[in-house]
Amino acid sequence: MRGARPPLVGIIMGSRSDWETMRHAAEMLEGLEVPHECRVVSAHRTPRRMVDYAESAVSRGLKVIIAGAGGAAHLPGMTASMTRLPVLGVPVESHALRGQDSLLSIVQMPAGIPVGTLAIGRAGAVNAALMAAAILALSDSALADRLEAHRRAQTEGVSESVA
Ligand code: RP5
Repeated sequence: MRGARPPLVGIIMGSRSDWETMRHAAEMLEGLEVPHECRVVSAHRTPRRMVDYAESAVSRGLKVIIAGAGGAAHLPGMTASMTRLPVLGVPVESHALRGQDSLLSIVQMPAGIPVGTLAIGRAGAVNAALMAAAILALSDSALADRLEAHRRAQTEGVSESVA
């Protein structure tokens, strides 16, 4: 697309079946006008694609990676092992264990290779996007303004009434 800004956030996921969860991260970034890209990159089925993605992320100008995976969810940790960029992990809700396997696979990183692990499912995807935006907003005042406006609108949208 002409005039499109290069992506700052890379959203990767282990399977197309993760898109139903990870699209919430993409939609949040879209709303905050954060340029991003979305790719299927599997730690197990496409390991070389994962290595290429992680190793080229810095030189391609990405600043944050959001990685969603389910089950034996090695994608966030393996990606983090091959790039110095902050990696935010989203545990996708699996059928067999309702995402507890995904969560534990992502959160228990050994000291030395961090993954910022979010909640299971949609909440994690939304919050990963907000966290990525908050990181970028540290050096982007226009984005900081948009993020604050988003938070104000969210607060104003919470009715005190129960009906
Ligand atoms: C993981 O396996 C993916 O992240 C996905 O959550 C899970 C199942 O993948 P599919 O069998 O639906 O492609 O690698």
